[in-house]
Amino acid sequence: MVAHDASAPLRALDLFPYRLPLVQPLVLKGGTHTHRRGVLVRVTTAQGATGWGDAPPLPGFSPFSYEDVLQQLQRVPLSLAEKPTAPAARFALEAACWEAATGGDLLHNLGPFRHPALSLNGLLTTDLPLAEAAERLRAAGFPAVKLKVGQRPLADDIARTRALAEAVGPTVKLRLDANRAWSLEEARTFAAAVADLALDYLEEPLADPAHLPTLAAHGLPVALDESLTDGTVATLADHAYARAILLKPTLLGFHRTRQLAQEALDWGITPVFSAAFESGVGLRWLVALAASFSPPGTPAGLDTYRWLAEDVLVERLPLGQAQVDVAAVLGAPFSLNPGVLTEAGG
Ligand code: OSB
Ligand code: MG
Repeated sequence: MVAHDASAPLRALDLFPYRLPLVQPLVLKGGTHTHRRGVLVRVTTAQGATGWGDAPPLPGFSPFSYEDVLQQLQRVPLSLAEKPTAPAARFALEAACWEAATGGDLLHNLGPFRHPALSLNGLLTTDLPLAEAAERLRAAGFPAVKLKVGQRPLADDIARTRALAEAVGPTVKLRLDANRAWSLEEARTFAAAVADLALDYLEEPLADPAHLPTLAAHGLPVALDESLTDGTVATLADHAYARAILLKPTLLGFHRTRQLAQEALDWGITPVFSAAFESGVGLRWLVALAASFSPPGTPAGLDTYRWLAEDVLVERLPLGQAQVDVAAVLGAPFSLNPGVLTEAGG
């Protein structure tokens, strides 16, 4: 990987806090959300080059609040001698500096690949009728779908997973995410009941991730997500049993994400880029990262944009479909929507 020279002082660092309405209430571990708050970061180098980043900490998943992130970014000196600690703030600042250093080509030296197109896994929300939602995603051509499990009785999750497999057919990859809901016993019961379905992977099945290797040894393809963002996993050396790792740059930081992505490729673990309901400015970075590090044919977890009723960009990114044209997203018009920008602290 090419190290990024962020040692040169900036001419300017400007912050643009925003608040975006969602199309429908978003129910997550941390509660129910009707809006998404974050801070856009614009850096300007001494030579006049600019770069943009997005810092939207996700409540319930980020240990840092919106206020923490804003305050940390306000304190970053132009010398960049002190870096923020909140991953969302690091994602925004590091990515913005990267862009300023690339001369406008986000993909330049970013990772080993340069895919012209990406596919996405369609996201099934828990509050929609499953058959209806699955049929919609299948018809839209998503090559993979992701279902949340672990929030209902185990028998319901088994029935829903089997119904989903039936609804989307054998050519669509099934991804599941239990967000650490189960005991080893429950996870084994679930695994046995869906053993014939050829899951792409199951994210974070266990309340106690120490038993993940045991599950993997029994043939369940497991993927890591929370284990990366909460610091349980420092290096992948002891986690080569994992089929995939989910990479959420907003919860990891930009350079940490790149480092883990490269490490995963080195270990033969699939890195899957995953969104945390970022604005268009953050999603354009997620597209750039996925285009640079996803093994060919790996759908990315970026089907979150449709939750935003409004974006920070006046013209929305071309990012609502199962297939993404990378150049179209990265080259999209970039002008900010003043209607969603708020006063610092507002
Ligand atoms: O658990 O993977 C999760 C979004 C926000 C918070 C947590 C998660 C998610 C996603 C993102 O599922 C979408 C995806 O990975 O497909
Ligand atoms: Mg997950």
